Amino acid sequence: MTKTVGLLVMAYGTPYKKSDIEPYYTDIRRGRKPSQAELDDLTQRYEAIGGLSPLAGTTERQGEALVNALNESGLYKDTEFKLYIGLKHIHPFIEDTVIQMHKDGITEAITVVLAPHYSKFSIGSYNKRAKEKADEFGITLHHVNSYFEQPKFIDYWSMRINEVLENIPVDEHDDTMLVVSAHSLPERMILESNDPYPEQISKTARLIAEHIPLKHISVGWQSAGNTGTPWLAPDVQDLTRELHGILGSKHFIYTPLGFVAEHLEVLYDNDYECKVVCDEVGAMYHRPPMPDTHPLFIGAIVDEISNIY
Ligand code: FEC
Repeated sequence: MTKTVGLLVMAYGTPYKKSDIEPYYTDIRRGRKPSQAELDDLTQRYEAIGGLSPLAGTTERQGEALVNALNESGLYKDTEFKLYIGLKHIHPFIEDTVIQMHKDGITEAITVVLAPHYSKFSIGSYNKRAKEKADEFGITLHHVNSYFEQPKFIDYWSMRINEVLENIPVDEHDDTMLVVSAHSLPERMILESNDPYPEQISKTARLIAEHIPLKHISVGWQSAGNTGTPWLAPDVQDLTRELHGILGSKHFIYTPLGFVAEHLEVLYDNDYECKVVCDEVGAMYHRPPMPDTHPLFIGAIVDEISNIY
């Protein structure tokens, strides 16, 4: 008999329409409404990337690609994985999706967050929300906590960087800087809990360095909030100015590999803000495509699932 196991894919979520921006932003701020100026600023950033973010559609496609790859992997005989999507800041919220799993008779599920590195404040918080609800119904969850070390994940980014390098003259490779980045987080939270997140990002950069012919690689942080307290630094824009000042790099390749899709934080914070700095210092801006549903990326998650289930 075939057993049905849930595949709970969790992601950040994005407004579906303009009127969703305010409640979405309020949810991100844990129930505190943004001021009109903050709301206008966020709305203007969405407008700059075309009105809304493409993230909602990408999350669905990534979930579908993952469940198909898992069901076709041949790793699990007599098991059919059923996809459920649960979002952090907009419907379908994680808790409501777990309720739906229970209604569908699911008693066991694998959880995957569409973010490759573990922090108590990102993956940890998704997992906690899913588990608290699942415990109410006696659903057993198996968590994928990270997949940044999976060889296929490293291969994906190395391949993309090497593709960019094919378009940069070889004699300019030593004047090329790779900026590896992830979403910043408040420094105090990270230090107090000895969180593995910063080291996991640095390790990703070291693993990629083994597969690319570049001398210059730096780790930076992006998309920090304005809380008046320090966030993980250096910010990618400051880093670009500083590195250009020291090395005079002609090319900057940005790999925001803490994310897995093209969305506001990449399309605005990299493609607009970092490009502005590159233009200002007279360097070329490059940003390879994000993983989306690339088979190497989906394969990396399948391989990690096979380690935990
Ligand atoms: O395309 C889209 O519409 C959504 C893109 C989006 C992704 C994303 C991922 C992460 N965030 C993380 C942490 C924080 C912390 C705060 C915070 C604030 C925002 C705001 C927007 C936003 N984030 Fe986000 N994040 C995305 C979007 N994020 C919009 C609010 C306005 C702004 O600050 O720009 C600060 C919360 C606070 O004020 O208290 C902290 C982390 C990730 C990567 C992991 C993940 O995907 O879950 C970490 C995508």
